[in-house]
Amino acid sequence: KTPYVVTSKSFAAVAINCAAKAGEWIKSKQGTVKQLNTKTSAQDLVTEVDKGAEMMIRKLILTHFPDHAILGEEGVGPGAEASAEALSAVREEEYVWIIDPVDGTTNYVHGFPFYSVSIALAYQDEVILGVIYDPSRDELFIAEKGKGAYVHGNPTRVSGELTLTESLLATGFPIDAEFNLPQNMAGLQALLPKVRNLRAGGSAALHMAYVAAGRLSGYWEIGLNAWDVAAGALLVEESGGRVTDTVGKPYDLGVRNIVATNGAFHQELLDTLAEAQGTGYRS
Ligand code: 2AM
Ligand code: CA
Ligand code: CA
Ligand code: CA
Repeated sequence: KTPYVVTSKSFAAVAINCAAKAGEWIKSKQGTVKQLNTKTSAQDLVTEVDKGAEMMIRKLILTHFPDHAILGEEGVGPGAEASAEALSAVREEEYVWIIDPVDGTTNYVHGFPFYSVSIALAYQDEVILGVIYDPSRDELFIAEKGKGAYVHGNPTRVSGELTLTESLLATGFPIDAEFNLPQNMAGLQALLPKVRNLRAGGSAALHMAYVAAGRLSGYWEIGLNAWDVAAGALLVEESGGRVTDTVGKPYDLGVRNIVATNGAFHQELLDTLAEAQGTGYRS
């Protein structure tokens, strides 16, 4: 691998600018959504705000880096197959920006203040920058590969719980046409009795940021896409945590079933999910 040339500071500056501008705009539009469209199912929502925010971010990125590739949720057709194709089309590119303009659209539509803008930059298929912005709390999380992670300038650190029993976990249920209810129920049933408690906030990116900041001990969710977790994965890793898929494979852009923890009880969580196999759970 050759080292990248443009200083990462300018990448970070552009990413922060994009997330802050888009986030402010999204927040200003809250409660005004006129047209609610559906994608893969009646529960899979998209609004003009999702599309507008993605356009805004794309334009800003291309102004600064016209030859970079962009993978944005709203530029991809519905369904797992289209997602996989869109990802493989850009994985060979040197620089790829990975955008989720509104992570937590259902929350956004309902006025539940837990949604975010997620922007990651991959260099030679590896995430080197991640920014997650929460407009409701004006919190900006940023991580740069090898340089740590921060929330508004303060270093983030994963939590200290040593066991699953002490952990506050989060999960989520991305409901689309391929939604696997038995798999989700089996995972829940296996983990719920073993943890301190469980949350399902509805934004994968913010859950990851909260693991990085030590506000959650861990998080798992199946059926996600690169734009949901790319920025968050770097945040967790740069905060001392561990990120794999549900069978323990280290994180890469193709991981759809994500497990992110403080590291201490990661294996315990994976083992519990593995035990749930056969009760409907598949990895
Ligand atoms: P979104 O709001 O950007 O769509 C919640 O469980 C997480 O799953 C959120 O990050 C959400 O991202 C994502 N999600 C929600 N519905 C989904 C669907 N139908 N397909 C894939 N991901 C979805
Ligand atoms: Ca969506
Ligand atoms: Ca998302
Ligand atoms: Ca989204």
